[in-house]
Amino acid sequence: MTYELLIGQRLYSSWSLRGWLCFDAFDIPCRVETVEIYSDGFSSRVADFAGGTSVPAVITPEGGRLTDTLAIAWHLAEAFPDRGLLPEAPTERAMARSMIAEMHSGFAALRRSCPMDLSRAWIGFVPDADVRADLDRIEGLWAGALDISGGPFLFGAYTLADAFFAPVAARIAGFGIEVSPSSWDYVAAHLDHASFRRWRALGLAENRWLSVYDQPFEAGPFPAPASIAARDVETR
Ligand SMILES: N[C@@H](CCC(=O)N[C@@H](CS)C(=O)NCC(=O)O)C(=O)O
Repeated sequence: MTYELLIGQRLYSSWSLRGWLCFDAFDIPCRVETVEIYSDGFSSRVADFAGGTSVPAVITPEGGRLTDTLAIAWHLAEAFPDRGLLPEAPTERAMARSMIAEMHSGFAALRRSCPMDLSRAWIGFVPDADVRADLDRIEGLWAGALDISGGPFLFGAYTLADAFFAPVAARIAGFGIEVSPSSWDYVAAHLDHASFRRWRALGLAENRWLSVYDQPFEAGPFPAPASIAARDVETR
């Protein structure tokens, strides 16, 4: 028995990205199923899976039903204490939990104005005061952690805190939002992370484009780092 994870379309479902990163970035196996957000069958599929109303959702090997990313994150941190899901030092660990909680419950203006779309970038977006306030707070949080750790991720090595901010990095990149040089380095580290690259590649391969994510701006290519050549996978 393994974990089962239900996600939405990879190019667009930011919460699904967070949930999946909680597994993939820490090499925790799970069997992934997808359901189309904005489809007629979405609600019944999600309800049938684990009884919830949104994606991601998880069924644990023991049959536990987890219907929220925070629950998924805390469960995996508890079940896999040696995989580095949270920083080791108690103060950093507490800060990571706080940043995850703040991301989970906040930044509504940024989320509303800049939906995640990993298929393209938008040229000409100008953040309004509410979006700028969200970004200022996010950049402050990032700087507070990065100044201590030295990066490349918030607490040095990749943790759940980074998994929760991955969609924000994608929004900043996709909407061409101006941020400080250290914030941009952190965004670039996300775009170059193996799990993020894998997720985006799988998303592009889904070949499903949602017009509901169209924006009133000129579209350009998503600023992904250069592709890595495919290689033989005879061994792991
Ligand atoms: N609080 C939830 C939020 C999940 C969420 O809003 N997911 C979106 C997809 S990105 C969704 O399923 N929306 C459909 C709906 O809520 O009906 C979590 O952290 O898991």
